[in-house]
Amino acid sequence: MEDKEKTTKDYTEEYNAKSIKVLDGLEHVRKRPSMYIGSTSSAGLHHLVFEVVDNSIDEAMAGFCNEITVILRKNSSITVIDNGRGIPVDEHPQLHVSGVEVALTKLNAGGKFDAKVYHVSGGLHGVGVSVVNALSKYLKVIVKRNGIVYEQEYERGKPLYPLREVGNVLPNEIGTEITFIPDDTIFETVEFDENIIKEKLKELAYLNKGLRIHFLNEKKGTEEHYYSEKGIVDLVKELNKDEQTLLEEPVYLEVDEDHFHLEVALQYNAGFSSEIMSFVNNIKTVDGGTHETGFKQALTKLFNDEGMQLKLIKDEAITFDDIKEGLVAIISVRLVEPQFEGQTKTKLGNTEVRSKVYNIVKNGLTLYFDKHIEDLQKILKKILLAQNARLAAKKAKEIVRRKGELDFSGRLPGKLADCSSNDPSKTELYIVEGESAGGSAKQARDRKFQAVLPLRGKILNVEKVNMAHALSSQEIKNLITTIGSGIGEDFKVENLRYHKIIIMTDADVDGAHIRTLLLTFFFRYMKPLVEDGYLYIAQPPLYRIKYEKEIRYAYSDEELTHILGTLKDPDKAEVQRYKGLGEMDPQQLWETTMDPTRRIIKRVTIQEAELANKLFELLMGSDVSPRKEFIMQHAKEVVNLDI
Ligand code: 0RA
Repeated sequence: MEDKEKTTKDYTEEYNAKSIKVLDGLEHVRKRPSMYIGSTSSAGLHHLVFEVVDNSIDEAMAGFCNEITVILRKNSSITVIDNGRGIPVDEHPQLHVSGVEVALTKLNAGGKFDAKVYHVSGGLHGVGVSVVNALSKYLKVIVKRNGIVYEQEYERGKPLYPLREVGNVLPNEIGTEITFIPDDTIFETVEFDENIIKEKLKELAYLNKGLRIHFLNEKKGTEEHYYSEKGIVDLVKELNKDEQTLLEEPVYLEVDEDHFHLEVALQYNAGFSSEIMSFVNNIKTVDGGTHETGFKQALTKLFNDEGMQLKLIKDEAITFDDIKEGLVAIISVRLVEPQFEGQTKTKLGNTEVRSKVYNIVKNGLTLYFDKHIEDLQKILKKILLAQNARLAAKKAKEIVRRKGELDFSGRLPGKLADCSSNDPSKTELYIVEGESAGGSAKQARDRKFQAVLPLRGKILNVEKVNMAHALSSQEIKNLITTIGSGIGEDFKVENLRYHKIIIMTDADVDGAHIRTLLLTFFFRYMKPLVEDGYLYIAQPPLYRIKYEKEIRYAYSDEELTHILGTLKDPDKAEVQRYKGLGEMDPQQLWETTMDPTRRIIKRVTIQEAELANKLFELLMGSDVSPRKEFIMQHAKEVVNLDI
């Protein structure tokens, strides 16, 4: 024990003297950790894990490693094991220490002496394992190479002894194992969050097909295994697992050139949102960049060309906004010297990459669609629907603008019974179907904070109403003026006049119809209103139960059964089923549907609004057969609704 300590101390001193420059680098890392790992918060802490894993991934990308294990130990240390070539153990010609020690003590030693092809550089990534070493109060590295097991330990970046041999293994047992304990005098927290680690490892498995990644949580005694045979194709499938897809299988392209590797996978679903993810050397480029631009331009050119050739596109070109509806795509590139730009260094800057990706994607997809013409037709049909909706909305807006009828600063509609409070965060707007229910609601409301806008149902309920028409209807214009926030790109949440917008319609088919139209309208023209949770649906009661002198309300059939069950003599009880809001007097409407302390209102989710939009297209669109099919399928429910 005595002996060992002495050796360690001697070595450290000798080391200090010899390679003062090396220590300088690590001292700087300890002084300014954020320059290397972004922050010393939880994000920075997890960066340490990913830095070590990145080195193993580099080995995998170079084709020398197919298994990585990450272990969260009981003492909150992390171990990363790979079966790569092992960090070189030979003495460095100038520094006269082992390659292992150079890698762990010299900043950015990685690329200097290895033959790795796609080494990450720039930004906060790829700073090297030496940074992890500098920021760990303890680190141990084990390398298995040439049938020998080597090890070395460090404290706060300083070696406790030179690399030493500690045993033998079979020559084919090779790899690197690094265990580290983050320095709690540097990090705000040293508690790892397994979910952050798991998410990243899962993503890495998708980006590196064939690579087996294991995560063991020894604190919890659990383990996770990540493996993807088809890589980003599997990821696209995973992202679409709850969606109805247009193509049988995702389209996949891969090009492997000298110092440039590209993989693209894409699939369309029947929805309207899109998910386009791009990666550079396994790093998610949240802000896109030249690779993403090349991809988008390729798709835009391709679908315009094909659409013209098939005579589906007349005069208006399709834009990427039309193309992206329902598109799920992954773009993964690997290159030697990526330039990361932007505040968070998550945008690729290399200009040559744009044209490279553009050409590969355009040519690759052209070949694919030559062989899969039905796929092309399906996609083009969807794109053209999106284009139609976009043009119709634009036209409607232009008309409305030209007429100057959407001047939001202008006078509020006469039909609006506004509230007296001017504080949007405290006020509510009830959109009520029909003049008579509107009248009751106006009487019932608390005029301090509740406004009522009646809509003439009939106008909205015209068959085959399209959005362009809807937008030019007086009813919808009243709605837009009342809400005050504008529509489309001009939507400004800060101009909302009410923070609760409540749709109140009858519980019958007409009511459902109007509700669908309104939801579709909000989904298409005031999406942030839905996304940010300002839109609600009122839930009027379905039954009024009078028993002796007491009156109760039931909001569902189950509740009715329950209430009747509590009565001594349920047969003397008088049950009235409400068909419309108009059947309630103002007092009843207040008690059951508008009084904030008693009512039930349901917040509309973006999924519900999207569904309404789909339904609307189906029911109102010009295509007859899907509508017929839908009505047949749902005829029973509709009958039940309309008692
Ligand atoms: C430099 C050169 C070589 C491998 C590595 C570094 C290497 C580093 C790490 C870090 C974690 N796992 C790693 N695996 C390998 C190539 C050595 C050779 O040519 O054999």
